[in-house]
Amino acid sequence: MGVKPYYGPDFGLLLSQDPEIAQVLLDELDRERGGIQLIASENFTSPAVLAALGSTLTNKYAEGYPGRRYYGGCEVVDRAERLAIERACALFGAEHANVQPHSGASANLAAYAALLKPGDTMLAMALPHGGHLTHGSKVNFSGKWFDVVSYGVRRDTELIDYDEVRDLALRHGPKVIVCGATAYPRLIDYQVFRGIADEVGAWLLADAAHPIGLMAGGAIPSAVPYADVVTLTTHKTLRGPRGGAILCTGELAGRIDRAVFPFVQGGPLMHVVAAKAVAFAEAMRPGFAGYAQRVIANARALTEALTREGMRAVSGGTDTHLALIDLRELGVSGAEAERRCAAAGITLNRNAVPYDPEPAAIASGIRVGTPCVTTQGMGLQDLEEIGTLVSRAVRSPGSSAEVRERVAALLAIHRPYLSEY
Ligand code: DSN
Repeated sequence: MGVKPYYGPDFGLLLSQDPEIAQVLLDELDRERGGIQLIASENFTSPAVLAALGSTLTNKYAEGYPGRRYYGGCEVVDRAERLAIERACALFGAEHANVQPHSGASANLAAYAALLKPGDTMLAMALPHGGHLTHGSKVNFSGKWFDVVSYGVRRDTELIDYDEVRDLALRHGPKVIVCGATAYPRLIDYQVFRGIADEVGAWLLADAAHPIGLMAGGAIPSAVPYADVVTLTTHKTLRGPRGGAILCTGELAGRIDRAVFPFVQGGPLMHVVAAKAVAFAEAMRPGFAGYAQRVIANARALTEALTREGMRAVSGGTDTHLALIDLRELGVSGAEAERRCAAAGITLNRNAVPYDPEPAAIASGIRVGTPCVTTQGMGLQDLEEIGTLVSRAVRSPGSSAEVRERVAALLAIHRPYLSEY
């Protein structure tokens, strides 16, 4: 009778029914494709992940866990969640996975809820030294509800001071030690953290939101064998949908699951859970290991190019997907550098550097990362050129039109959503 079955997103329909929002989608696609995206926590997820996100699974309430729901009609979405759990466990060699956290912050909230009570002591990396809001910042629940002791990086090396971590752990006896960061370019020694946690009888929580895709691809050592709990996001280096997940030992499985639901969250976002399953499967394919290695090689090439241009890399370089650049010697603030790069078609974020005299809203540095540019197929030479372009944009705002031309030339060769996933 001419009724068409509905299988998924139909952009033409959106365009006819809500042209204003359709235009937002088009403009954002143009923005993502029309500049160089160097935000270290972003990526271009695959069309398959986007298809799962834009599906009717968004309609389903599924409070609870597969086979143990508080709603009828969950037998289909149960299959998506079981696949996501199985794939996450296989990908990371984890004993248990919870794939319901809506974000990395929600994953951390749930992990703390599983292990701590309000007023308990936790030891974590300070936000101004590269940690995360949820690692005990005073403006976040973690800083308000727990007694937080912070460690940082050494002034001379800008590396985590493991002696300081151990001293603080021995002095304060934290119940949880958090390792992991959002603006730390170096590898974290999870084995050393495990030793310290064991010495003081603390749980070890690795917040691997940033490097989890590099771990999935085997490009850096995994936190999973060492930490009791690993929290992660699926949308950064892992290249999946926006969301979080938690991996843990079998011993903690029940506590983690009860902390996610019903303690912290209600109904899971089943379309996102399905999209996470898609992303975990993509990360298990052989090509993903090469991607993870290229992300790091590209970050090194970019950092070396910036260094040659006289821009100082915090800690002298990178082992991961990101670098932190200290602009103090150039006399340009992080906020101003972010603006100048934006004018030249390069998107990045201002970032505090260790011992930064400026407030976070201004900051003395910028953070650059290579997950996006690597997904769109850029290689070492491209990243070397991008280093030069970032330097020109930051130093001479008058050159933004010329930089934009070079950006456009690079993008003409490497268009996101045209390369293979
Ligand atoms: N906002 C994320 C980042 O950019 O690193 C962390 O939550």
